[in-house]
Amino acid sequence: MKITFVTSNIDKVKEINQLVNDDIKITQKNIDYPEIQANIEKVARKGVNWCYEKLTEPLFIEDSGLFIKSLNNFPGPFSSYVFDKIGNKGILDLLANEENRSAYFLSIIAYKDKNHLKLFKGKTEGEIGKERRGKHGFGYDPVFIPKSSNKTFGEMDREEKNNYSHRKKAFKKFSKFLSSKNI
Ligand code: ITT
Repeated sequence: MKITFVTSNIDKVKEINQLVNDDIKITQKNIDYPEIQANIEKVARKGVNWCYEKLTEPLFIEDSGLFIKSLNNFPGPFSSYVFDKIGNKGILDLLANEENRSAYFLSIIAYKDKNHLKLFKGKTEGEIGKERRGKHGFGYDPVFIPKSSNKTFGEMDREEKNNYSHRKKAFKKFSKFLSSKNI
């Protein structure tokens, strides 16, 4: 089975490729689809529809975000913009005097083919560390410590991150759907 993954992020492709078995062949395409300002489910739904209109082939996108509880779930749907503007240092500065460091990552995979439009969700709870740690991964990985670990995602290789990852949880649901539908 061949599916297109529309993303600009090669690290996401590598993480997902680690999870698929040989009968699924994922091809990355980088199309700059509009990410509307809304909750990430809506962003993903709009995005996948937009990509499908362009490509008319079975495809998925994945939208994720970091939600920090003491900041009223900021940056959430603005995670990409905020990362580009203030980065991990900016996030640590915002939390400088904050005791409550709880946060979670959310991943929404949106899949579309001619018969289906489906969303699959994965959530990983954790907290924001006090400093950046680790060289692995991307984005907010160096500051996010998943529950029941004392390492940041940035200190984990891809395989270890996938034991906790929001993206893996969403992808597991997605691959179950793919095999049950025999697409
Ligand atoms: P797309 O082309 O697939 O949209 P992107 O990197 O822009 O790639 P998102 O909009 O889904 O991805 O991600 C929002 C932000 O959250 C972005 O800055 C990512 O670096 C960050 N992010 C997403 N998943 C992450 C993860 O597993 N670990 C660390 N940061 C992550």
